[in-house]
Amino acid sequence: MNVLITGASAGFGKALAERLVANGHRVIGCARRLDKLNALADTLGEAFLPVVMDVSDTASIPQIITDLPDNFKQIDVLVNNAGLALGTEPAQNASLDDWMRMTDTNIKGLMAVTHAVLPAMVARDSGYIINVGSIAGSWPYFGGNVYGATKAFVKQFSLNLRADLIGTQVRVTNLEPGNVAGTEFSNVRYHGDDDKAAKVYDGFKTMTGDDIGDILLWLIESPAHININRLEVMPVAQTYNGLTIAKQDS
Ligand code: NDP
Ligand code: 8X3
Repeated sequence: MNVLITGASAGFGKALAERLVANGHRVIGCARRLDKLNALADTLGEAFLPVVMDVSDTASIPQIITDLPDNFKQIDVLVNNAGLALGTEPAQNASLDDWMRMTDTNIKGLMAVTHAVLPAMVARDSGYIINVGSIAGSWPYFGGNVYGATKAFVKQFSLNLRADLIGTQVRVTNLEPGNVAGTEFSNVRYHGDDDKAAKVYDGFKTMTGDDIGDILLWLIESPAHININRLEVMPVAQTYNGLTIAKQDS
């Protein structure tokens, strides 16, 4: 299969690319950092095509898809994985610029790539779109404000795609991971403060990007007559904490 992964230069996307190529698939690996993609291509060989793509530059996406070389032109699977969280401040202290960047990447970027790829899947009557959402799209938490809202969009967009694709063989899944260490996610979220990022994962056994790569590979290789609509995964150590009340001092 040909699999286009956005955000293939690090984290989940890189872990998935490695697994796909090992299993005989071909990968169109998209991200902004060409040096990271080229390093991966050196390891994975001709089955990995590095493509510079900034998903937030939505106007550029259709041409990038049109320009893919012939042997990579048919996209059997699209993994909309590129995304980011910026900041953990409560809304009243958050940066509007961070909010806009998350919206441009996690929502508008995902829409633009989907819009460019989906018509050919429908015309072929086969294909699979996997959107990487988050538990943050379902469960509110302190400082999650716009990040969680972007992932709520991703969840509902995925479910609405399922509705629109009635009668076709095109599948859609929203993968909703919880806490995952070992990717650049928290380093980006804390604006490069690596000590703060590392502390997020202190003191418990969490999931890794490799775990998510395994789950994504399993989804991609699942039988074509089954649609996994949503898949929420957490480390055992992470769970729900109910609602909160701010009590007055007595
Ligand atoms: P990483 O930060 O390790 O990887 C993010 C990837 O997205 C990188 O390859 C980055 O590449 C790419 N990316 C970011 N912005 C853009 C852009 N504008 N255009 C193209 N590519 C972009 O994060 P993870 O692997 O951990 O996260 C991947 C996805 O999973 C994200 O959508 C995230 O929200 C979600 N997620 C992560 C969780 C976690 O705890 N790690 C939990 C739940 C969901 P480059 O910088 O080269 O462009
Ligand atoms: C990120 C999930 O729990 O790290 O999408 O905020 S969490």
